[in-house]
Amino acid sequence: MRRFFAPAQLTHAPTRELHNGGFTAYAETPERVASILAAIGGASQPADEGDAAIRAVHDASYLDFLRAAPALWRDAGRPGDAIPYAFPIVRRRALDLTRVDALLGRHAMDATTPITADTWTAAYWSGQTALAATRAVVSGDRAAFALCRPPGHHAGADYCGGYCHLNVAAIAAQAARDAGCARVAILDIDYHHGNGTQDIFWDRGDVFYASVHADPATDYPFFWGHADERGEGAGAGATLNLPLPHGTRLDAFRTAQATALSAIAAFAPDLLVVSFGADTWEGDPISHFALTTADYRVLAADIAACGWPTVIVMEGGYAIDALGHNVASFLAGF
Ligand code: Q9C
Ligand code: ZN
Repeated sequence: MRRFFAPAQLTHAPTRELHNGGFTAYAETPERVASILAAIGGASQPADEGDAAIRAVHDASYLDFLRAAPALWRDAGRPGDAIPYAFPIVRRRALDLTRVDALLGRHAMDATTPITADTWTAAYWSGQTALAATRAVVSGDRAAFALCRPPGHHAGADYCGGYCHLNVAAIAAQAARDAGCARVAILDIDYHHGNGTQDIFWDRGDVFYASVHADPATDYPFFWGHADERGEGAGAGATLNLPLPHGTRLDAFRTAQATALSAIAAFAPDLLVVSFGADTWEGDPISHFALTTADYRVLAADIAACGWPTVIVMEGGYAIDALGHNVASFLAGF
């Protein structure tokens, strides 16, 4: 299986995040990549195909904001990384706002996703990495792995959040659609619900979204990922959420994943995108499931057995030393 990664993805390195009422070290570090590359034996540089496929998913005003935010923040005299603090939770509408704090709040769903001077470049290349893997699979590869970082599934069409800036799974799925795949499914098995991916495809019937994740009644992102969220309009029934409790082990996770795969099989996709997070591992520092390194091999084999051309994109996973082994186990199982 071909693997893709661009060194420019390493440049995004926020210093700290708001966590439980104080600042802690940022969990989504460049060291995550080093752990994965060491375990999987390297990756190929993706081509630079420009931003058309990114613009096919994200609003132009949001992309302009991601590029402009660091200078606006600096010009406002602020130290460190740009972080929002006020959010338009009601009467969300187009306003001609220019203050950096207004723009940050308008384009974020939480205060835990800083924007640095290098964020745009790193996120852009994370998108190129997802696109390179998609091009490989659309061209006939059975599967490909995109070592995306920053991750993507919490980012919506016009907002960042949850360590995510560009939704790499959505970019891959949309690129596959535009390359001629009539029906695309996304299986999200990160510990957290992929609210951004769900939002992007909420009212579309051509991209099926299924997610196995920690119950949002107890876990981030709280406001998305409940079992009654099934999509709307043309997308009615094309979203499937399977929340699970703290302490979930392989048997329950595998059963839920099988439910998701059955629903995807009924949808009959031409291509599958897997949003793979290893923050379901038993020792993850911010999560509460109990999968083992060997379990990833089983889960990946179950997905591979379905036979769909598959693009695997990296999402979360924060136990640095184990992360590479967990990703290698998943890829070996596939
Ligand atoms: N303060 C991904 O795994 N914070 N994002 C959770 C801790 C945000 C995780 C609560 C977690 C986002 C891609
Ligand atoms: Zn996660």
